[in-house]
Amino acid sequence: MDILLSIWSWFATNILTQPAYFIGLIVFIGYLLLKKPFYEAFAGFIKATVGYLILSVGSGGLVSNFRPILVGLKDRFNLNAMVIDPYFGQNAVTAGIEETFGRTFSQVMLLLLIAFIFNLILVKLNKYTKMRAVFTTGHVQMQQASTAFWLILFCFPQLGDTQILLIMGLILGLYWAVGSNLTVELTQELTDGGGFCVAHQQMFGIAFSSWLSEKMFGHKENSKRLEDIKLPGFMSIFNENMVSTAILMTIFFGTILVILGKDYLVAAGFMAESKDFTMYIINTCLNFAVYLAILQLGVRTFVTELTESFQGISNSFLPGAVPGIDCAATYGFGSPNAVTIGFLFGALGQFLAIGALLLLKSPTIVIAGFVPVFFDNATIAVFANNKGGVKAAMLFPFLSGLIQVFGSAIIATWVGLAAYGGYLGMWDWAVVWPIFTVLMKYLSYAGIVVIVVGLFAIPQLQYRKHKDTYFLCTEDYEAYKAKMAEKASK
Ligand code: ASC
Repeated sequence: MDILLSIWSWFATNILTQPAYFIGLIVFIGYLLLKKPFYEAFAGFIKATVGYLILSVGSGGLVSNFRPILVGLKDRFNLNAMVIDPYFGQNAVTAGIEETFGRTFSQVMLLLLIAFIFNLILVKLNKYTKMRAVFTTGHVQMQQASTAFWLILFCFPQLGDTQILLIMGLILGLYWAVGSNLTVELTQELTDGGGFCVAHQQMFGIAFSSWLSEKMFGHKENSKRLEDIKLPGFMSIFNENMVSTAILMTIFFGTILVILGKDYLVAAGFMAESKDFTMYIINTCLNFAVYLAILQLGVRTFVTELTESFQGISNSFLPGAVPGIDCAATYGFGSPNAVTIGFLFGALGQFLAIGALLLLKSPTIVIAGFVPVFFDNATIAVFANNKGGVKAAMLFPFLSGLIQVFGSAIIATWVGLAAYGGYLGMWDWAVVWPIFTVLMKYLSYAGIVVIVVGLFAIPQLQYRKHKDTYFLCTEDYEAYKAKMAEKASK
């Protein structure tokens, strides 16, 4: 038993929570199942892993360069504020769990095992469950597990570790399977049959915004998509993604850097005293476009491998299934400008909401965290643009920005996480999980039943609406497209 546990622990630490290697392994096994020669499977493993690592260099570079700038606002103005960001959220849980609940969360790996197996079983039984997605984004699962641990303990402080673990395994596992399943059609349409869906922290946000985008703007003649807009004259430089990102981010982060001021930046160790301030600003801001380009290169490198090789897995083990992967993988599709637009409108929403908290003298003041403001809102814009065009790509990230701040401020104050300086802050964790928490706190065990039944019902409802195309969408995308075109022409 001990040996099994240590093997599992090694696998969980080094593979399951490291999406690059996990996706690489899936590709490797997938190709072997497709009866490709070993060397081709091995080459596939390398391309997928290296591609995913490139994506991580891009997203990690964005996070490590731009998060401190936003957090700097808090220090610069001595605000006693909570940062909404997955990493700050995880730190807050670690810092407060012992003091607040007298516990430590040492069983994360076990939880991941339970939830992952549960996810596989749910998909394996998709004839009944109608769930088609396997969640593979391990680093995000860890962050979610720690926040969920806190929320569930807050509702059931009397329960022992094993019971809490079982409740978490059940609710988190379902949330992963149901949430990523919600993005299947949307991602297939965006990527023209890319063969994956989103497994991240805004899956309900994507589904909700896409649904409203289509309802509000989808069928209007004038709902142009971002990629259809060709700006004239000097504005035409904005048609090119790299140029527009560089200019807009320089205006946005440049303003913040100027507000922070050279003295602060030097004192906080951001820049050397001897450096020229203007060149420092330009260089820092241009790096945004650099990391975004790296990220997109990573997506291009691994997505084709994944699409092809997963056929092997779905043919042999999991018919009708697709892998759920990082939201950043969608930035290689649709309009690249949607990413920038989503970020800016999301930031506008967040800043307005923060202003409102300050004006209302809220007991909890929030600082915009880079991960929600960029990765949530860019993703929402990419999907909203695909369904409803430019207006949707502006409106839904803006609303999301408001929701992220207000939702996080309320839940984190209520459950006591705000006092430890951080909350996860992503869309689903500012909306969906607060609803779960209210249900569990006020209805107790009946609340758990309501959540579980509700989650199980979602894929059933999706299936009922589109019985004829539901599995076709993942099994044969070309046939799905033909069928959808036929329906549309009727
Ligand atoms: C997150 C998180 C990250 C980013 C990354 C986006 O939620 O923890 O590091 O988003 O996954 O690519």
